[in-house]
Amino acid sequence: MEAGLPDNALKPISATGIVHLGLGAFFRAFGCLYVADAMAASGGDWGIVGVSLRSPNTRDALRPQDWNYTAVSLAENDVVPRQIDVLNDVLVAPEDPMAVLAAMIDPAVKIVSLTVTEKGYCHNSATGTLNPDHPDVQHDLGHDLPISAVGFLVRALQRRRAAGIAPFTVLSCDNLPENGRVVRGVVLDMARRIDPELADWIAAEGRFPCTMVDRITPATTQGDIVRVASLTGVTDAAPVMHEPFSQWAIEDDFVGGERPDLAAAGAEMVADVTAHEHMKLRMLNGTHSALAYTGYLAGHETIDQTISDPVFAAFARALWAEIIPAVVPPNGIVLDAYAETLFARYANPAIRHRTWQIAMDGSQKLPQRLLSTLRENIAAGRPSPCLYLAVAAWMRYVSGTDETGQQIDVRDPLAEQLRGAAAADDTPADIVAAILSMREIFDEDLAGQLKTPVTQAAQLLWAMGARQSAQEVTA
Ligand code: CS2
Repeated sequence: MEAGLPDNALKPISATGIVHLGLGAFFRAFGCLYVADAMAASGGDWGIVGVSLRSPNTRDALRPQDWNYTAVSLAENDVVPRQIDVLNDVLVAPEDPMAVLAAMIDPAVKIVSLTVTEKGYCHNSATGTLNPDHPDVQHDLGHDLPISAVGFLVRALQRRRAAGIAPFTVLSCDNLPENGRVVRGVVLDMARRIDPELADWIAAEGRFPCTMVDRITPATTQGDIVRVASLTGVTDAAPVMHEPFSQWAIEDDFVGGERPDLAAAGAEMVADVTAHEHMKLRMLNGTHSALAYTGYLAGHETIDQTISDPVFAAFARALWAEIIPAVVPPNGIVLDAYAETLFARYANPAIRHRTWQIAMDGSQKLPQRLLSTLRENIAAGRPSPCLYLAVAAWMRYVSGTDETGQQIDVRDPLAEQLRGAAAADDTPADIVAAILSMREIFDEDLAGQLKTPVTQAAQLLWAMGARQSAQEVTA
């Protein structure tokens, strides 16, 4: 081979047992490592076929490398590259949806895992149920060859049932509360619209364990590719960069009990993952989003830059003080100590996690990251000035212009509606009212409760800017 990692004549090292939908950097820096470690510890045929639901880029980069790649752990003073060889193939769904279904109906495949991001579930983020008007859902209801992740799950399960093959376990690895129950709900809903008996079979035989996944994985840059080459001496067109920390809590509920020995790889196999999920979504992802919007507006490019600014360091701690009363700690975890670990992880200067990257898709992220905490704080009468500022900062961010008058490249499935809510001559109060009226994000009750405090926060933010407002609400 001219470039790329050494060719491996023995590929596949292990037969495929897992199909993964949504093969982004996160799963390649996370799930693939656990599966590799589980097989190294306890064997099993758990090779992975990855599926890209949109772009061919990952497939094109990995194919000349025989699907192998480097995962690089980045600590402040410790850079550890590792070769990962658990991928057996990468398919690109829009090019050949039948090949994806064929992989998913192989009886040797016991698990279909997913990282398709919040919006990939085609659900209403305020209610958690399937959005039947979503164009991809509409398409998939009328066609055997689907385009959405939900459609692939349903159509593959339909074919397995017809062929007398047991269902696979559906393993959601996205940052959604009760992600297993969400994916089960949208799969059953779509299946019922196609064939009620199929839905009954999936409900009875299928398994959808919930999981909590945690590892900070910034998007790979061109600079990373150059750096990995000088580190390892081999050119890798698609390495992944990640922090050393990793946590995976999984409900141990798989079809026929069939799964890799993930516990041997360090995953926590538990009966109920709800407490882990709530803690992580509210304390990590909630503050991540809050720091991303306020930090971006204050001109900070990355999370470590944001948190090294003493104003935002204090703001982060004040956010945790507001969030912790709304979190029930999982067994054995002290939430103040957990917050300090998060602080240290954010401060890792080797992880250049862009505020812009985290700011993406806020309409899909806010409900579980910030709004559910606010709802509980309001019900309990607890003040939450920092959380209100975070919501106002998101509104300012999605209105599309930063504090210096520059356009913001807002990426969000509702970007147009959000930008439309903020006409140039609107006051902060008008913008808050318009965005709060979007029922895909805020139900009527919550919108009513947020109106006054978020308007006040927005007025402060528009008048003083993000940094000074953060200082003001922290004091
Ligand atoms: C981040 C997450 O981009 C984002 O929205 O908050 O990807 C975060 O880095 C991971 O959930 C950490 O486990």
